[in-house]
Amino acid sequence: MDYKRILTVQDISCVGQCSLTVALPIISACGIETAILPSAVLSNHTAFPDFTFCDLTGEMPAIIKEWDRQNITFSDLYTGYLGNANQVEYVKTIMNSAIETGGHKIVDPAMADMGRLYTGFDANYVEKMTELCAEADIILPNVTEACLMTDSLYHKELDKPFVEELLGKLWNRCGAKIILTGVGFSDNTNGVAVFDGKKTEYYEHRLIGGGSHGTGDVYASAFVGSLLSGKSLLDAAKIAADFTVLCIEKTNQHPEHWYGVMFETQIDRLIEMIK
Ligand code: PXL
Repeated sequence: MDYKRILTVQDISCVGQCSLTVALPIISACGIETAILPSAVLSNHTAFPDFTFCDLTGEMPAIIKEWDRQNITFSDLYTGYLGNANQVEYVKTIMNSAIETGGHKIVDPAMADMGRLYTGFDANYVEKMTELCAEADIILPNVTEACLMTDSLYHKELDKPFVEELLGKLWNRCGAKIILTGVGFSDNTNGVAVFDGKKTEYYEHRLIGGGSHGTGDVYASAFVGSLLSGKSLLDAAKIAADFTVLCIEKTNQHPEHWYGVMFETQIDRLIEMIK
């Protein structure tokens, strides 16, 4: 294939600005054909007081078989929120059968934030997601997810020795390059730590208050779009951080908009940064 066609595996939350309703517009706007494999369909994401949940695990083997039959392959893979731990095996199958040699295998272990697992996930899910991260070449955990995957005690206040120990443990378990999000060292900063297997680089920016639902998905999608547009690991991590800040600023103009990040009007800014 002389062009990129990424496959992204995540849920469809019909309402809530997360997962596929974020990844599809953002990555497509970066000029990259984006194919999807929905892991589940929810009425809205799980941070709402209630939700419907249709697990699509049962469809996965037939879809994978059909792609195989028609020789449908993908240049790269980006996975996020999965419907349940059993889907990890199907994603591993896809990694081996449908992703072209040399393509990126990017895993966002979207399962927790602010020190807590999302509703519906348990220790088995953490274990399976950690196994999936070991098959990836780039992972994008937040600090909570990194702590869960390495049996480390979650810390809200961070310092470099703690972050670098966490990165070292994650590298030992997964052997993937790491974009660790939510790394700020003062009350008014946030940022990312980028570990390429040898060195750690930091990118800090001002912390914007407000809700955090869906920021991980906006960040990961902008990162993927930038990386596949040819940016380096560090530059893609920085662009995604700057874009996410713009989106949160926009969202904060609407205090009643608590459930997601208003990224739509900022996409042109992302494209400018990538150019
Ligand atoms: O953005 C993370 C996410 C994705 N998908 C679903 C969620 C969440 C976070 O709560 O509930 C269904």
